[in-house]
Amino acid sequence: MDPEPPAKKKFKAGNLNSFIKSSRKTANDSSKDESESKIPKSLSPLKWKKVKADNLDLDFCSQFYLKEEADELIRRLETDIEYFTGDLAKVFVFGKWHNVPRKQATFGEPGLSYKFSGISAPSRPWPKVLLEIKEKVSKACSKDFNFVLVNRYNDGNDYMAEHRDNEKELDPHTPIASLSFGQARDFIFTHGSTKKKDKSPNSTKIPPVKFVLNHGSLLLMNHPTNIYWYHSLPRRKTAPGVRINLTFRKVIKSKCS
Ligand SMILES: O=C(O)CCC(=O)C(=O)O
Repeated sequence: MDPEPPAKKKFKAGNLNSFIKSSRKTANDSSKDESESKIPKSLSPLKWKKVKADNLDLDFCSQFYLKEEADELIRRLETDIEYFTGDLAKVFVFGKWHNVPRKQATFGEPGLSYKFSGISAPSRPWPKVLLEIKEKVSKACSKDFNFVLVNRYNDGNDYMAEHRDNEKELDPHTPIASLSFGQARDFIFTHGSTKKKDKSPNSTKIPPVKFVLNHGSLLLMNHPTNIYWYHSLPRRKTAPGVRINLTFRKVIKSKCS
């Protein structure tokens, strides 16, 4: 699948207001559609795109939130979310602890926890803004979510390395619902078989699947995507604005330890 063209506007690193003003005519600009339709945009049905390939199963809605709603939500997220510090702001990879190359926070129903990258992330009480977003996402995909991981990328130097969300405590039959606000960033799926050392002519050549996750978009990663495919948000020097991503999940209480 071809990605949408990356946003070309330059924003001051870490400056949210400049992102919001400068992006008025980019990611979710819908003035053309608006003038053609008699239905107010806020009431028109969501447009979904299905993407399937070799055990990859995704649903993408590029305008889950209208631009004005998404602008307001990212402002609220910037004031209301408190990110991890200390040991919870580190990851354990290749036998060493490293600082996470972004900021992270988790929230959810009491008594849950989610283990990833060597940490056990607690379910802190939901801030109101996240409950409101969760309700809209649950309604749109008819699924309940009880946990969210928030990732904040200050600019294009912050990133998320290749990984799968295949931890035992995640309910595989609830999609991982990934909402993006702020700077549009590339998001890449890579099939597990292409990571094998075997580079013989018979080895699998499943091409990567690339997205641009724009301001206000929602991506659903359905089962069995996370069994077979890795995903990453690479560094991008040409993407200087703030981005906040929320991944709503269903954690199975009896599998948290
Ligand atoms: O920020 C993103 O879009 C990546 C999030 C992600 O990969 C995850 O939460 O597992």
